[in-house]
Amino acid sequence: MKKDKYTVTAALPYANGPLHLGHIAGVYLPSDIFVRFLRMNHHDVAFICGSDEHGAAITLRAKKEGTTPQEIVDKYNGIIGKAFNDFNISFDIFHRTSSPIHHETAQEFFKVLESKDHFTKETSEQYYDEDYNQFLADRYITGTCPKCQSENAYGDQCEKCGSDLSPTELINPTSTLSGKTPVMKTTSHWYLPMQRHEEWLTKWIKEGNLDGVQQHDPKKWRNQVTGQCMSWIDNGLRPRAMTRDLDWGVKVPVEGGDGKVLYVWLDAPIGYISATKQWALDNNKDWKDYWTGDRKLVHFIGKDNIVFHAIIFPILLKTHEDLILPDNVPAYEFLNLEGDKFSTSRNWAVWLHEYIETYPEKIDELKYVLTSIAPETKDSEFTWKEYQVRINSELADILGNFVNRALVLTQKYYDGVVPELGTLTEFDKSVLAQMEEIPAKISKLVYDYKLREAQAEAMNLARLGNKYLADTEPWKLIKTDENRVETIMNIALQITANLSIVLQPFLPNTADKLSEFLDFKSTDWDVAGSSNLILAGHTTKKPSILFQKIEDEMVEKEVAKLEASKVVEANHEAQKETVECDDFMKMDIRTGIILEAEKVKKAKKLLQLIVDTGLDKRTIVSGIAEYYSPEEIIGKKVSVLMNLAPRKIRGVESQGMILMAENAKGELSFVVPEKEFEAGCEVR
Ligand code: B3M
Ligand code: ZN
Repeated sequence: MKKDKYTVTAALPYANGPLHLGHIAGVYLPSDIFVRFLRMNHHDVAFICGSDEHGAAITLRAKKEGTTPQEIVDKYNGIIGKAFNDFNISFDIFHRTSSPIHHETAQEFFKVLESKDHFTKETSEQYYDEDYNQFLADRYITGTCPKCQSENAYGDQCEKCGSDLSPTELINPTSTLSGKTPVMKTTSHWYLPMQRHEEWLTKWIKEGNLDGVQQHDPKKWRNQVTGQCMSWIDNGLRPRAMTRDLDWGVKVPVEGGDGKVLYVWLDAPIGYISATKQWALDNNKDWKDYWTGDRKLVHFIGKDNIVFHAIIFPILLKTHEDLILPDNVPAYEFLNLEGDKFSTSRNWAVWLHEYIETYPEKIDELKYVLTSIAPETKDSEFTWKEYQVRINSELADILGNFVNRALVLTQKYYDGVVPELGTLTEFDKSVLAQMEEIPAKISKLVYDYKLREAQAEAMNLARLGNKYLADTEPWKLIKTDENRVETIMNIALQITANLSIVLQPFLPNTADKLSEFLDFKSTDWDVAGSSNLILAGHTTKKPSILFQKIEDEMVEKEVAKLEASKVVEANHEAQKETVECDDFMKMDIRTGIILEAEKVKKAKKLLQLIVDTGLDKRTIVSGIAEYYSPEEIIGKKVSVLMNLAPRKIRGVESQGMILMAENAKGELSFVVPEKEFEAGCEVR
């Protein structure tokens, strides 16, 4: 088999939130499987990822959390990086686009394209938020989608129908900063005239042919990828702005670039290159070897990133002149969760870091399930019930059961020593022949990016082993035909040893455990299929249980946790806009004690109270009558907003407000200090 060179990238996650299972199933797990497989096949591979730390995704998150973009990216880069590590994703480097080497690389890239006239500079009127003194591009502006009428389309894209948009196309545009209708203002930007590239892109995407040279096999590109690209091209490519009027990002490095940064979708893919540079520096290699020549560049991404990786970045790479274009862009569809889309804002998600924290010993179990349901060609769905069924009836009952039988019986009959292979029956021969074919079947599927089927094929080896023992029943034969049992157990152990190889790309922790039990390890795919991986006389160790069964309780607990987030969503407003400390300090809140209470006539919700505030005794009208009776609240502690402008309610002047907490059912409760404090204590 020819040894190829690969540079494999996994989409750089935005450092604006933690990773959920949707991200893992559709990008990081498949790319990791692919790379582990390539390494075992002695290809020269670099596996590159990092966090995407620029763009509105970051700055808007910072605004929401009331902090700085730098703090946001530091926080989430940490959470994401740790989760990848704990989940045993084998990146060669997990880098950051906020790093100096990335800023330099992206600026250099921009300068090269600018100096070769691959950009045009255009002045236009763009939306501007006068309250924030900021131009509104991408996610800074929302409005109604002109294509599908969805109300929450962004300035760059409608997430509902997937259309690519520009802010001026939005109906009823609104600034996401101030919530107001923006005004128009003049600005200049560098544009990528994509229309210049239609011809070669079409040939390259459809036929794999670039400048007369066959570059890739178009049949290996997923339909969805070719389809989305061609529909973009067929609609006519247009100039696309490559710079933005923002201060968070990579500064535009040429004259006239003051106050402007590179468009995040220009800088982020260059992040693959800067990450490679850093990795090469750390490992005494030349980064250029990974981006030039006869190397295969493969981008694993989600379907919403297709055009950026298969049209825009290739234009940039080609116009740069010395860099390779992708050999394939395996894009994944979306994974749904228990009947609904994953949603960070609604907290409808299974967060990877939380899963790892709760079930640190069930890493491979999750990998197995996610690969089994991976959204390779269409959207798919994760449910905890299916998680349980697949683990119990496939991992535990087939793989776990087989391995356990093979090793336990070897302990029992031979003290762990591998017995001799005797005369083979026809059945033995056919089982060994099937075993021998499996690695090649897996290989073909992996090279075709069919990882879901590839894993199923690896599991077929466990199925084969399990059936072999069930059919030959060595536990019965041992009483009548000891010689025959030696052969059976030898074969069962060869199958186990083969499993420790073919499972490695998919379930690396499990494969390691098998290697430990067998005291045999090979990372060489070429030897897989062989029927004498471990020799007679070799000593194996006592196994432990590979997979614990998943109890109903765990499923119920996880489903309940998700359902709870639905209740929270239905009843709790999203966090309000950030306020300055000074604004909060204007409020005078103090503890008080209710001295008197009576119903307000003809108002079933209102009570009229006299409250001792430490400062005075004042009248307050409060809408709590449905939850508290006048009798029960005399003497109760409350918190009072003292300096709320007095107002007349049902003819009574109310001089302040009692603070109440409201739960999901709309019930009210006083908010009071948890210690025995007197009236008049300040709350702040
Ligand atoms: N940050 C977008 C995403 O997570 C993104 C990918 C960049 S890859 C260069 O959808
Ligand atoms: Zn739309």
